[in-house]
Amino acid sequence: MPRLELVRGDITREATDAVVNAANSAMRGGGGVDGAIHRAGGPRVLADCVTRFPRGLATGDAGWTTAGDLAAHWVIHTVGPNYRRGERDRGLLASCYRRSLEVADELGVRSLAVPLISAGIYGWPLQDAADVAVETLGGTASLVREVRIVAFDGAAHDAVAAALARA
Ligand code: AR6
Repeated sequence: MPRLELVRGDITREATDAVVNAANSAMRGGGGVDGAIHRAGGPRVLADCVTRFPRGLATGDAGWTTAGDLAAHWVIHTVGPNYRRGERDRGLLASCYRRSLEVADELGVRSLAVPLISAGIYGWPLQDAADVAVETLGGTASLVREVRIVAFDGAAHDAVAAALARA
């Protein structure tokens, strides 16, 4: 199982082998983490999305592209359920983390930075989003040694810290 670490900050600054993106099923960029990754990674990330995902990506699934100008080598894009639109299946949210670890294993990734999928624009309640992240990332067999859960603000940091304390 990966070792989990909690850090606060901007995921685009992480120098892990791969960073996970909270994408949407169109896979052509967006706001939040997705916007930040495409801005910092540059046009190669979008070009690779277009080539590798001509029909986009299903909710709960994950797939990789180059990381362009980021310090990381890969971006692993995953599509969280949109809680605001009534997609409230916890299993689908857990699948985002499980599939991201599977893709990381395919790439030989040993260190991974992940945001709280669905906890922003998609509106998943913060504590539950943190609980699903910690339960799934800490409970899934993987060759990834270190997972850095990146909390963007104090509230996210506290939610992940509480989830880790219970784990
Ligand atoms: N680094 C780390 N965490 C961040 C950053 C950052 N740079 N920016 C935001 N967060 P979100 P979602 C936090 O909205 O809810 C996009 O338009 C944020 O505070 O990025 O899965 C996509 O294209 C929150 O805790 O992703 C989709 O359409 C968490 O990251 C949609 O938004 C996730 O927030 C996906 O929405």
